[in-house]
Amino acid sequence: MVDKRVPVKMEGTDFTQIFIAVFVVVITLVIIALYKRSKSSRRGILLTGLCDSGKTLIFSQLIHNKNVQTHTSIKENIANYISSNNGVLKVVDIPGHERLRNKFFDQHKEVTKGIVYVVDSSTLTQDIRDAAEFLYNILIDPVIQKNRPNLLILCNKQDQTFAKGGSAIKSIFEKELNTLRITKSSQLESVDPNVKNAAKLGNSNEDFDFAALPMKVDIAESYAFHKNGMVDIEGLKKWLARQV
Ligand SMILES: Nc1nc2c(ncn2[C@@H]2O[C@H](COP(=O)(O)OP(=O)(O)OP(=O)(O)O)[C@@H](O)[C@H]2O)c(=O)[nH]1
Ligand SMILES: [Mg+2]
Repeated sequence: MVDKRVPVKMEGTDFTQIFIAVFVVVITLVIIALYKRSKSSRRGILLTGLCDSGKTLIFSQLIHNKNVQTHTSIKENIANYISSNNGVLKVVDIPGHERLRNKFFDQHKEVTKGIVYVVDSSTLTQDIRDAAEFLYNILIDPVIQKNRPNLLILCNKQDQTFAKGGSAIKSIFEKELNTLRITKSSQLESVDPNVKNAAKLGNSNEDFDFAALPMKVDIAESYAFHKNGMVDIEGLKKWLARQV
């Protein structure tokens, strides 16, 4: 009888393919692990916004549960915050002063998981130019664009009679950011016609809309002080619980 079994040939190329496949899997796993590690090491929450918007009082209410007499901050306040679902976040209250805010923002932006942009809802109409420009500069920051931390626009001082509500503030910002985006990109184009899209924020073919940004944007209302002694920072606390 003739043995019809054909010997299995293990050619060199088979081993090479197996080796490449294993190598690709290992590299992918290492990249995933590094990405997860870098994400979990980002647990910073930045309280930022113009001077006097209430960041330090909010920080005090959040961390120490008490009202304090505040003064214009000249340095940041940092503390761990345990959320209602037992997550630990590092909250950083950044001074709003024009000369200081960029320095402190730059120091903490790499580890930022979420940004709370605090607004004085009772004076926003007067301060909208500054408030929108500051927010714009945060949004176009290359580190922020890379890490895409979540953003909460916290409409503070809701105890004040003429405070604007959250949805009105959202529209006011969107309108001003739309104008800013047009001005900034034409300024840049006049310097260098090749940087047409440098100031691109969201979809520049349409009116500015927070929903078109790569990060998740939420709006909440708060008051960190009320003459009747009450405080409402529940919207902020709920948002923080979603960041852990
Ligand atoms: N009525 C009212 N006053 C508030 C509220 N939150 C803060 N304030 C007051 O607003 C003033 C400014 O508050 P701060 O917390 O110092 O403001 P900030 O944003 O830290 O200001 P900078 O440190 O200068 O950036 C203080 O007199 C606070 O008591 C609020 O919700 N309602
Ligand atoms: Mg302060």
